[in-house]
Amino acid sequence: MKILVTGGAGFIGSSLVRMIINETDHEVLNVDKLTYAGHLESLEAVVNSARYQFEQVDICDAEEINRIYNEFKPDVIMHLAAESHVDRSIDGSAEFIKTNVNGTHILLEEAKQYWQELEGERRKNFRFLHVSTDEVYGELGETGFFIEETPYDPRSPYSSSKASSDHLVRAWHHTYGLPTMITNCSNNYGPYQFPEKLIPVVILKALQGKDIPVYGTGENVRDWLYVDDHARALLKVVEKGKPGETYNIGGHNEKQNIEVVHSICDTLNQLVPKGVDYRDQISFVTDRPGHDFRYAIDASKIKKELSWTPEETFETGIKRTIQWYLDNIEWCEAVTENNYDLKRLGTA
Ligand code: NAD
Ligand code: TDX
Repeated sequence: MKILVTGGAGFIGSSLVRMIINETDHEVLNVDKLTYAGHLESLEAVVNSARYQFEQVDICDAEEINRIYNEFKPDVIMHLAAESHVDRSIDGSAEFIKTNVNGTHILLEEAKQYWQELEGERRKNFRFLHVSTDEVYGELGETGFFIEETPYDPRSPYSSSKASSDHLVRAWHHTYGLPTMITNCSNNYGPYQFPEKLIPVVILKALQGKDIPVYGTGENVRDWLYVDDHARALLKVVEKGKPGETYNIGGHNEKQNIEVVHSICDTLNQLVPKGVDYRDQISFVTDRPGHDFRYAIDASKIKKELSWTPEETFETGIKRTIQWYLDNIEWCEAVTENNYDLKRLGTA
């Protein structure tokens, strides 16, 4: 297949692009604006492949998207480009609305026109996958799981922009018949995650001997999925998923934030001992405004219909992730240089 990936220089997109090039015969065009979160350093392993191409383009630029669709002629579009950090959406929502809502609208409009001009098998087999989040469902209490039918209840500027884009994607399927699919995934972790999200922030702050910021009481719960498991699920969905369907993707790894932080500190105590416990650096700080309490995914539909289950457990995945950051401190320095100094975001 010829796969157009948007956001392929980001965390999940780069895992997906590396997987497509290294483990399949598909061809990829990566369309990415290279915001503060997009870095070509994450794609060094595939940049020399004849099956990989890159275009630095903003998905809000309709003319460029039209040109790219007609030149590359994709069989599949996998749309991951987004503003993705909740804390940044609290500080300023405009870019979230522009990229996540208007950008998705432009990709859909141009895809509709492109797809309507395809013929035969190419038209029948065309797919547009929108990669979304479990945060569109709102928050859970102590029990229960999100299923594909859970009503939308987004509560942050980020999640409401993603919910808006999900609605657009469904509308383009129902109104125009565009063969779209949506995946709603839980929190990803693993190599190449920009050091603004919980796990890389904790690893880097710990190594730098700085305070490790835990929001509120640290009792909020997230369901952690190793990023390569997510990329594998996305490939299953474009290869075997049904147009018009939604698939929830999760790791069966619910943890309180404080448990995640403890497990990082304990692993660092073993791998990089410094005589005192890294746990001593933990600092409970003012909570995130509107902080969702708990997310948990019921991923039984994708298991049953597409035979996908995660391969990595949290215990193995977190060790691999910490080791990757220890071995790739230069990547962290390169992507944050003149870009982000690990300061607290999203206090409103
Ligand atoms: P990321 O922030 O690491 O990467 C986003 C990428 O999109 C970057 O390469 C950036 O340059 C690019 N981009 C941003 N605006 C663009 C624009 N206007 N035009 C073109 N490119 C643009 O994000 P991520 O964590 O890899 O998330 C990827 C997708 O998966 C997002 O849609 C996000 O909402 C979704 N998602 C993420 C998680 C998670 O835990 N990280 C979980 C569920 C869903
Ligand atoms: O320094 C921190 N301290 C802290 O306690 C940071 C950065 C976060 N937290 C808490 C807030 C959350 O409860 O840790 C949890 C995880 O926070 P993030 O890493 O910012 O992720 P989250 O807000 O849960 O959203 C993530 O998962 C769903 C991604 O950023 C989204 O793109 C995805 O859709």
